[in-house]
Parts: sequence; C-alpha cells; structure tokens
Amino acid sequence: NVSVFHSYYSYSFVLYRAFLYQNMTTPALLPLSGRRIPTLSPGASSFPHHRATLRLSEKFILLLILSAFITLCFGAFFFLPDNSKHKRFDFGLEDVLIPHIESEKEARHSSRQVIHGVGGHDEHRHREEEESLRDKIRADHERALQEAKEKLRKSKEELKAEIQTEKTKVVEDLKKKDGPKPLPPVPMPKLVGVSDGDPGDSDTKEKRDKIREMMKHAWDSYRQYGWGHNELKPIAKKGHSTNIFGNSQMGATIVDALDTLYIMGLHDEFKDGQEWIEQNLDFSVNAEVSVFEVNIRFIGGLLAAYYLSGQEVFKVKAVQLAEKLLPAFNTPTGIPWAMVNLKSGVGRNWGWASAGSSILAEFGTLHMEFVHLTYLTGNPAYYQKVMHIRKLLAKMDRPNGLYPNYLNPRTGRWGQHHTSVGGLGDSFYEYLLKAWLMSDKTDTEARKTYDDAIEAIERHLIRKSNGGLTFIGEWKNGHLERKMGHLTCFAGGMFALGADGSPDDKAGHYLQLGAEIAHTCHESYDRTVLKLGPEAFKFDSGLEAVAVRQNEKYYILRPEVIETYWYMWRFTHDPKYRQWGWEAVQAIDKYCRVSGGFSGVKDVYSSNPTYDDVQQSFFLAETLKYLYLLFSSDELLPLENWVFNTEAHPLPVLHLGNITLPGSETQR
Ligand code: DMJ
Repeated sequence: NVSVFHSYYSYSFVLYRAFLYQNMTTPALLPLSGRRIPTLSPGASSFPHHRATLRLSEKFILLLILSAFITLCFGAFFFLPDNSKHKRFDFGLEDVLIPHIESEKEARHSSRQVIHGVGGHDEHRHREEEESLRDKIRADHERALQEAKEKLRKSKEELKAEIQTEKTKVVEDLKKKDGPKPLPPVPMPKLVGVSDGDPGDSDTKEKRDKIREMMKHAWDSYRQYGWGHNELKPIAKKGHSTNIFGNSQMGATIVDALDTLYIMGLHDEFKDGQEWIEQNLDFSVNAEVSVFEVNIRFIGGLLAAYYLSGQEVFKVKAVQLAEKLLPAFNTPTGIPWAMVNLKSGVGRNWGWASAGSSILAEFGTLHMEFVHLTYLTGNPAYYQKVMHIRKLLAKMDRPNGLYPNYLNPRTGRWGQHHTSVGGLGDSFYEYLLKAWLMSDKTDTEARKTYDDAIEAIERHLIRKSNGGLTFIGEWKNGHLERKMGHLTCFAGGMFALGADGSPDDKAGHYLQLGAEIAHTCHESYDRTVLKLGPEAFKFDSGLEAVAVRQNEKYYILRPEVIETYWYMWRFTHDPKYRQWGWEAVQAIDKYCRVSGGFSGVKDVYSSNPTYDDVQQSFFLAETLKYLYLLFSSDELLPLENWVFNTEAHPLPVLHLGNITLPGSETQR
C-alpha cells in the first residue's frame, strides 16, 4: 500500500505541476526541481512540438484519470480484507463457549511485563486447549447435524415407534425402581355367571350379534383413529378429550370398554387393550381430573376387568390410581373436591357449582369402588373415606327430606336447594341402594338411607302428566320444574332393582313405578323423528315428553333409557323391553353410525341431523353393554351376584356378613 501511495503521490504531483504550468500568467512561484522555470512570453505561440499548456479535453481526461485513481485507492482502503474484522467475527459463537484465553490473559497481565519463555509457553498451551475445544465443538455440531439429517429422512411411523420404545424403556426403568407393592392376597369372591349368555333362539341371537358387530365397529374405529386418546372424534377421525380428564391422555375408552369386550367374547381386542394398559397407562401426569369420572370409568372399569379376567395388572393399576385420588379428600369436612391434580394432589371445585360447592352425585358416587379397594388392598383408608361422607350427610338437616345437589366442602353447609334424580343428584341415590346390594344386603344403614330418600322424592318430585305419563321433575327452591332429563331415565331401573327389600312390602309399587318411568322415557324416544331421545323433555302446556329448547334436543349416545329397559326385562321378561331396545339399536345404527365410529346427533327432531363428532367412552362401556345383556340370557352376570356401578362396570357381591373389612370395626 505504501508503494501504491508513493506512485500515486508522484503522479499527482506531475499532474499538479502540469496544471500550474498551463495556468500560469505570472512566473512560476514554486520551484519544481531546483531549477527556475523560464518565463514565457505572452502571446508567443506555444509549442507546436513542445507545448507548455494542455488542451481542455486533455485536462478533462487527466482529471478523469485522477478521480478514478482516487476512487481505486479509497476502495482498496475500505474493501481489502482486514484481519481485525475477521477476528471479531470468529469470536462470535466460540467466545460464548470457550473463554477467550488471549484477551483474558491480556487483561490479567496488562500492567506487567511479559516474561519471555514463561508467558510464551502458557500462551502456546492455552492456544492448544482453545484449538482442541474448538475442534470438539465443531465435531459435536457435525454429529448433531448428521443426526438431525438422519431423523428427517425417517418416516413419521419410524419416528413414532422410536419415541414409543424410548417411552416404554423409561416406564420399565421406573417400574423397576419403585416397583408396584405386592397386594395382600384376598379370596376372590365367588364369580357366578361369567358365561356366554347365549339367548337360545336364533332371532335374539341374530340381534345380539348385530350389537356385537356395532361394538366392534366402535372399538376398531377408536383403535384406528383415536388409540390412547380418551375418546374419539368419528367424523374428523382423530382423538378427543374433555375437561373431565384434564389434559391427560389416559385411554379412557380402552379402560371403559374392557369389560364389554370381555363379556362379548372379543378376546383379541381385550388383549390389545390390556397390553396398552400394561405399557402406557400411567397416572403420574400433571392433569386435573374429575374425581367422580375417574372413579366410575377408570377405577370401576379396571376393577371389573380384574374380576372378570383375573389379570392382576388391572387391580394394581386401579389401586395406583385410587392413591392419586385420595388427596382430594383433604378438605375441612372430608367431603372431596370435584377435581384433583393427579401429580400435585391439589384439589378444587367446578367454577360453575353453587357457592364453591361439591356435587352430591360426585362425592356420593364413590362407595362401591372404594369398598372394593379396601377389600382388595387391606387398606382401610378407602372404606373410611366413604363412610365418613355417609355419616356427615346423616347428621345434616334435609329441606323437605330432600338432599340438595350442592354441599360446601369447607363449611359443610348445603348450597342452593336444588334436588334432582337426574344430573347432579342421580347416582348418589343409585349408590345407596347398590351399597346395600353389594354387601350381600348386610349394609342396612345404606338401605334405610335409600328408602328415606326415595320416599321424599316420590312425595315432592314424581308426578303424572295430563296425558298420563309418570315423570320425575326437578326441585328448585321449593318449586317443581316439570322437566325430566335423559339422565333421570336410569331411575326406572333403579326402582325395579330396589323393589325387592323395600319397606312395607311395596315391592309391587316400585316395580310398577319402574315400568312407568320406562314407558315415559320410551315415549320421549318415540315422539322424535330419529326415534332417539332428547337430552331433556318437558311436561308443560300441552307438550309431553318433548324437548322445547334447541339446546336440549341432542342425543349423545347416552345409556340411561336402555339401562332401564334391561333392568325391567330382567325383572319382568316383558317382551316390549326387547322390542324397545331393538328400536334403539336400529336408530343408533341408522343415524349415529359413520365410517369412523358412532357419533352423537344435535337434533333428534330433524330428519337431517348434524353430528356432534364425539364417540363417548360410555357408549362402549354402557349403551352397547346394556343392549347386549338385553339380548342375552339371564345367566350372564346374574343380578344376585353382580352389582353394576354407575358406568355399567359389574362388580361382584362381597359377602360382608362373613368378611370384616379393615376399618369397618371402628366405623360402624
Ligand atoms: C355415565 O358416565 C354414567 O352413567 C354417569 O352416572 C352419568 N351418565 C353418564 C352417561 O350418560
């Protein structure tokens, strides 16, 4: 650069001289080379051969060259590679990863003189270390890049399989670490009627086969499109879930469907479900779930699968899950929260519930499963929790002898005075009766509580419409709302089931009441276009058993009406119940079946209904199971030996006359 500048300097000096020379009107002012420049006589012709001045065009060209040269030199100055700039760039990422030894050292020794030899050696060693670190980082980057490239080349399925293998490994390792505690061996209750239940005649058998085929379609669709998710979206053909399961993916449909598969003899499907549970069902998830729903669907489903198949894994999983629910009972009164976080154990209530209350049908629907848990584990905690709830309720005043749907778990006071045999109240009454039945009719306290509750319900809530239909209304602050929900229709079966053993020999009356409710609920189906029942129906101003509001016209594959047909069939063998059941099968198959499973419909009064795109897990657990049982012989799961929980999971009667449950000595 120095030589370039030097030649530029001499060249421009020559040009400058030429320029001056040409423009001089006075003798030269500056010596150019130690000699004087001779003066020129004005007007004398300048050199024809030795011209002293330049022409304008020449001047212009010279100026052009000059400016081009200047531009070139400036360009060279700014754009030629500059070591210092490169240095700064190099230090970008690596300086973050490797401490820059040189600058550190410089800082440390800035005030000292560098001692040659020592400092030089150090510097060399640091440089080597720095280099080797850089090499390592480079190698790591390359390896990561290579791995990423390989991953991108893999198909979605291969990746999924890899993730699954890793997951299984982690689960296996965890299992090995805290391994399930072995449960104490308890005598298996006598299991009667785990049989084929062949109905005998070919027509009934054919109908039963059709129901089995529907179960297979529902299961296969879920298997294909929603496997592992809680439920299925049969139109979108993908997984589905709702807030009752939190944000968990716990395969609710698998657990809920297991016993139906077993009863129907779908053994490959059952095995498939069992394998999924063994490998994937894990409750250490950060999910806020409904205590009630998890109890009736998961614990109930797992216990029923255990009793039917004898496979230990179901019992172990049921107990693991139950342990996760126990923190929900940590409230000032012992009335559990509606929801609990399975990981943290923190509980709370639904935001929509009256004054922060817990719901009667939720905290009142734990007894069956919890008594079985104590029986199977020897742990008195489960039994004590549900008996504590019973005791607390027994001490409370009941407005008009009715149980309100809401109870505050902090204060132990009732919330709004609403009473219902449908949503929010229903299975509380059901479990009082079933507590008595499952104890081999020894739990007379439960029976008495049931009888008293039903007596008050009959007095205040059950009426006959102008058209002669018996219905169960809803009690709201001293006023009867003449509306009945689809959920309430289960009560027909409950009255029939409780008929035997009712006080004052009213068995005939309750069987009759069951039949009347079954009839009313059948009417609610029959008075629609699709022959499927609406969610709620009125008995008001000339309208009977018909939904009025648009948002009450849907059918979401619910079981309650069919459940009542089945109980009524078992107690009466009146063929109309099979006839009504078959009408429901045909309607469901016609209007709810789609290529991806079964869906609920939004309006049962429309000939062109739209789908809600949900295949509820209770469709496989309950609706199809009750239909199958309706077309089976009574030998399959006889009601003297089995009690069905509120999600239709059969649990064997425990002969509690001969067994003392741990914890029961102090409770009774
Ligand atoms: C089921 O989950 C249970 O039967 C519950 O008791 C209330 N109803 C749903 C199905 O409709």
